[in-house]
Amino acid sequence: LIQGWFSEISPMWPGEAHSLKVEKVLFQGKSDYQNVMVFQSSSYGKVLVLDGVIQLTERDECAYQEMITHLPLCSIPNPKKVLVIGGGDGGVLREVSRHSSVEKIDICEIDKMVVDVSKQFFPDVAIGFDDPRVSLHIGDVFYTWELSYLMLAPLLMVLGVAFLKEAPEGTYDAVIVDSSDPIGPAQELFEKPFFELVAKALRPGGVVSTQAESIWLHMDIIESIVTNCSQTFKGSVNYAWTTVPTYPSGIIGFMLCSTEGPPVDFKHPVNPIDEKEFQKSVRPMKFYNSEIHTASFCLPSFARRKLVSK
Ligand code: AAT
Repeated sequence: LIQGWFSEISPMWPGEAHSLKVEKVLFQGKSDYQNVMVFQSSSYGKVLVLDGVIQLTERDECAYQEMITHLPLCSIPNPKKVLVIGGGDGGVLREVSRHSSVEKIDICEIDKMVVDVSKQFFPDVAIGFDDPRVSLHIGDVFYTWELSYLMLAPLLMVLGVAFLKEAPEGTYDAVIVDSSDPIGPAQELFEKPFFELVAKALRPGGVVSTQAESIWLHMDIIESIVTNCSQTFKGSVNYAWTTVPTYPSGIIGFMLCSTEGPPVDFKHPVNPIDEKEFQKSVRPMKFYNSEIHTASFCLPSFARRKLVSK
């Protein structure tokens, strides 16, 4: 914080830093995994920051949460079982809950402090946790699975057991990876072993959507995600993007992939949301619609050259 402004400084976007004017710092804490801060900004409402990086603001969270959720869920008929990884603020859960076909929503978030802080300061986002279909699992999704697979010490497995029991192979229709940037606890969520576990958890023809950074800033990271995903997901592999003014460079992308099985054409959504079926307590959608769904897969030429032929 420099003279009442928050500047988002990180080696992931050297030489630039977006700033927001701070009205009041509302929370500052340190969890086992990261520094957690909430402040009231003068132009974007309340802001959630982890390790100095903006995770969401009240004003533009709709663009990210609606797109990362509805791009996968509107691309397949009748999604029933959904797994969310990360997303401890509850916003993706809120969006998943708009789908009446969904019967079960598991979420595995590493950091309980994110959940608690969101419930306290972002009730319109954390409302996602109120849906009775949601089961919350606190823990690191990767080590949870990996340690259990390797049958390591039962003590280490305690956290993961409940989650694994409910997560047998090949059952999820969709996995949504709402993860922070690959510096810090989310690093493993960008690596190949993780994608392989996701593919195992999905049913044939199941879909995954992951936070996949910015074409202006992270072409190298995106290329490596595309390579990993192409080797792992034998259905289709696509990059989509949207605008989020408070994320670095003002945009963010997603990888949309499907496993081998019934083919998924992500660019032509087959499962539009029926607005009439919304729970009354959740506000209407602000950003997503079927036109923007299809448009989000159009890439600027410089990005298309690097990403599409892979
Ligand atoms: N929906 C808000 C946007 C986010 S939140 C990312 C979440 O991922 C955080 O709650 C963080 O605690 C959680 N997380 C990080 N690592 C792991 C892990 N290994 N397992 C489970 N959850 C994890 C993303 C913002 C993107 C910012 C772009 N610059």
